[in-house]
Amino acid sequence: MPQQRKFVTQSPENSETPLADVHGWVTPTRLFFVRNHFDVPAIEQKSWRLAVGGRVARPLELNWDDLDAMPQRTLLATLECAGNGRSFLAKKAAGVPWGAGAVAHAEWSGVTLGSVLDLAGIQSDAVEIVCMGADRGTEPDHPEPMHFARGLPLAKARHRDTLVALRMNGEPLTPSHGFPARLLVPGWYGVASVKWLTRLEASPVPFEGYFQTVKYTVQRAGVSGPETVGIQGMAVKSEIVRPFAGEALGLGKQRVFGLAWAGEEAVAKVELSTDGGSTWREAELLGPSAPYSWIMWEYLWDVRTPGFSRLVSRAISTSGRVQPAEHDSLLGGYLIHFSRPIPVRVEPRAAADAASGDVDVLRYDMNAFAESNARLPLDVDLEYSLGAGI
Ligand SMILES: Nc1nc2c(c(=O)[nH]1)N[C@H]1C(S)=C(S)[C@@H](COP(=O)(O)O)O[C@H]1N2
Ligand SMILES: [Mo]
Repeated sequence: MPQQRKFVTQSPENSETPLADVHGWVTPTRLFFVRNHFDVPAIEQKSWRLAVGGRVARPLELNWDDLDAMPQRTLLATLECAGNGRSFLAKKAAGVPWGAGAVAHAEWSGVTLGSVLDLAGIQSDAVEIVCMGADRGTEPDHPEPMHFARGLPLAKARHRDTLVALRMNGEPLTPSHGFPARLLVPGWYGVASVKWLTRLEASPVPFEGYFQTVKYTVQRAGVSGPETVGIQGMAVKSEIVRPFAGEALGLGKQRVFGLAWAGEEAVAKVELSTDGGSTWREAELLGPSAPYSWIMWEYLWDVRTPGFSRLVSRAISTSGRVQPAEHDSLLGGYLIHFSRPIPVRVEPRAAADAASGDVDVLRYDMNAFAESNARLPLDVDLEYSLGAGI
């Protein structure tokens, strides 16, 4: 069967990256998860404009060629939906019932949002840039039609890695991923990366739109009880991709393969437990460890005893943030990043020893990717060192 996105809902499309088919560090665009609140808007590249207004010295309108003519910046970043993994919660939460695959890693290029804001001249009383998408529709608790819109604090908006992205994996954005231009806010949950961008508005007050204050918020313990805060940076998280839950394994060397990411930080370490979290071993990191990017990892498990095992992985970021064992109930249906045990059954039969990784496959994918993007300067080194010396 050809690899394809796994649909969770059809209309609008909400579909997952088929993680079990992930062989390379960079996710092909056709497999990159899609999270749409409304139908994909029909946009003509020729007539499309990005308006910049609000608290600015020079309100302006840019077309696609204007943006494409500006200096381009390219970077790799993992996007994860804040609701990824929701279906694994013990206590049901409202929202799209995502499995593990509302996450993927791509190369993004475009202009820095800061350079667009500089053209317009942001006034000193602005605190946020309200970013609006062309898509619109209703929600059950919001019967009035509204556009998808989000407020981005000025410091993150001005960061050199925050882009008005025109391309994904070296190609113009596809309609599903925000053609002709989208925001790319690396290290933050996907909701910040507004697709089908049509308007940027410098605002002197924090934005209070539906997708800012009703959805995509979590509770946090405050001095006088829980307080509601908006979702920003991505948490530290790992996933076991292979074996899958319930898989039957034989005796011998078995390869446990997974992914890990840590938002604005790089992943420093991934640990694996084969006994439900009692004892931990360090996994091997495969490939570059960089801020914003997920990393692949593997652990060669020497299986000697038949029976049931619970595999658990945990990631640790460069600043020492550790993936938690349990879901924090204050987070509700968002930021689901606890270590989810993967139960496997070991049968009393010998299995072929696994080799250390499909590293040749990874190297092949990466080289093909680098070649197809050779005209773009990459900000990270694509050399594989098999985890040694990184
Ligand atoms: N205009 C618009 N932008 C949007 C959304 C949307 O529904 N409309 N969904 C957001 C959410 S919640 C996520 S997780 C990411 C998903 O990006 P992708 O579909 O390219 O994977 O887009 C974000 N940007
Ligand atoms: Mo999302």
